[in-house]
Amino acid sequence: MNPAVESGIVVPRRGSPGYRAQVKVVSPLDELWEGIEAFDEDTADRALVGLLWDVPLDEALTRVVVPFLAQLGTRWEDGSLSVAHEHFASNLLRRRLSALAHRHEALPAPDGQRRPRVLLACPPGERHDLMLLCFSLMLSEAGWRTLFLGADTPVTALVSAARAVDADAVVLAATRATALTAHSTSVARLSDDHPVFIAGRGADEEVARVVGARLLPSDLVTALDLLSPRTAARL
Ligand code: B12
Repeated sequence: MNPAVESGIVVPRRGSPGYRAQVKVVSPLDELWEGIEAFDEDTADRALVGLLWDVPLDEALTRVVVPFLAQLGTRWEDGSLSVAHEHFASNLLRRRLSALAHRHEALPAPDGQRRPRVLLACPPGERHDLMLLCFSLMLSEAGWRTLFLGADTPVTALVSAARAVDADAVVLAATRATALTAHSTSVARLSDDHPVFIAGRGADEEVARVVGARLLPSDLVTALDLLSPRTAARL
């Protein structure tokens, strides 16, 4: 006889409604949201590691990070998460993405060969740099040497850094078109010496024309194809 029945404890059968009510199955994604809602860093971080580690980088970014950020925005808009939650989640993600960077760095180039150099930055006033950071990780894994300047980079600093490292490409990302067009003269001048790419919801063909840059597709994997080291030689 089943010892649980013998002892008088009624154990619901697996799959029955009673079983489902007693056994709460928590996926890492549920755990991540629960951790964020409760400002519980340990829980959220553990869940994030479970979702991002030991998964190919492009999958981790396109299947976890991008939908997560999109949902964070939706939940902030519908009021189910506060601005504090948004900051908490963004910072948690940034830390984990930075740690992930070291796991996905390409091997050093064989002797005598130079890895192409790419500089990534957001223009002045633009703080949304997480997608750019994701793209930087993918470029690094694909063989580029990345120089990530991140959010709110002054244009003069950007121009001098591009010159200092002799950048083979410069990627600028912004959520508002004006963050890019406000600096059209400087960006156009920069693009005389370095191929400049723009991305993010503030970038479109018209903005690209105005600032003399090329538009990257919004999908990270497709954008990466455009910037493979093979194509770098032809940029
Ligand atoms: C996280 C977040 C923040 C974080 C940023 C953290 C960080 N370091 O990145 C913090 C808390 C700092 C923040 C601040 C603000 N934010 Co905010 N934020 C967001 C949120 C939730 C996610 C942003 C994100 O990374 N999205 C990335 C993906 C998921 O979405 P996407 O932007 O549409 O990008 C797609 C493509 O364009 C492409 N893409 C984007 N970037 C890149 C880069 C490359 C290289 C490539 C190839 C592709 C690519 O990938 C995506 C998928 O296709 C969005 C909501 C949302 N749905 O996006 C709001 C959002 C971007 N924020 C918004 C606003 C208004 C603000 C604030 C002004 C709020 C305030 N009043 O303080 C401030 C200040 C911003 C500033 N000065 O820049 C608005 C922007 C509206 C607009 N277009 O102007 C949004 C859309 C929210 C909303 N619905 O109103 N924010």
